[in-house]
Amino acid sequence: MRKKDSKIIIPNADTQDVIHEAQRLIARKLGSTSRRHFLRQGLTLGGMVMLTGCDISDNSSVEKALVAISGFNDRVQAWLFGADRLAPEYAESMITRPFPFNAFYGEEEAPEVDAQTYRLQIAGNVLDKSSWSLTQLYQMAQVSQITRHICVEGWSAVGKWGGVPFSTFLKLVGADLNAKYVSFKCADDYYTSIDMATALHPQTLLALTYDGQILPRQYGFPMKLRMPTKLGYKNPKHIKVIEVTNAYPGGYWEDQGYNWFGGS
Ligand SMILES: Nc1nc2c(c(=O)[nH]1)N[C@H]1C(S)=C(S)[C@@H](COP(=O)(O)O)O[C@H]1N2
Ligand SMILES: [Mo]
Repeated sequence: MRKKDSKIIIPNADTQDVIHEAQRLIARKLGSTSRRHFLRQGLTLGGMVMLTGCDISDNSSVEKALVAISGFNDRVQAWLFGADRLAPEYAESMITRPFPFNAFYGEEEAPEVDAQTYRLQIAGNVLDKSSWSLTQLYQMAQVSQITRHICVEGWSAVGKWGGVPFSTFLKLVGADLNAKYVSFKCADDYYTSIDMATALHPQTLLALTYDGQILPRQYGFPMKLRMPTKLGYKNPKHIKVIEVTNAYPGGYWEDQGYNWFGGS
């Protein structure tokens, strides 16, 4: 019999961790008899093939199998996250007009932040905690990108955001790049937090403009964090405070059961 030419996946320490986590997650979903049997058997890569119906002979199907098993498990997502893997970018002609609004309140209730008195506050494991005026932020070198925003409520839209690459900003203020989290507090009392790997991702933007204009009030004036690698609720609008920390900060929706990693 001719052997199929397939890449052999050798489980490393990380893979074993993910497998154990997946095993615990699945065990919780099984009845007691099958749970005992299942835990005795353990979960091998071969077992995953059976459970998920995925042929795990290449890395992309291994990823699918792992995600299928553990759903939106944070550790799996962090492990699968490609620090340099880029989200798709689009042509100007594909921008969704008008761009949808979303928040935990109606559009007319979006906060009104005063441009003159606004100061971005920096906290936590950062060398320079000076606050920033909008004028100072607008003076920094800006880039822009056209990406897709995906909301868990079942819609997605393509938009164009401009601003400062967040990694540039974090390095400039002397943030501890080995810290675990970056957290955001917003003018409407929304809050969320992200992993450092995503904070440093090349497409993560401290966004000051939308479609070439100063960021409109309902889309997050004066500033939002735009990450095409994360779901909508992970993209905070109206940011007031940025904190670098090792203490898990949670988030408005995350604390109500939404998955914390929230990759898209
Ligand atoms: N400050 C703040 N940021 C927020 C939210 C919010 O309610 N307040 N909602 C989140 C959700 S669920 C989505 S889908 C997007 C919507 O952004 P948009 O209005 O630019 O489409 O903002 C995210 N960031
Ligand atoms: Mo959302």
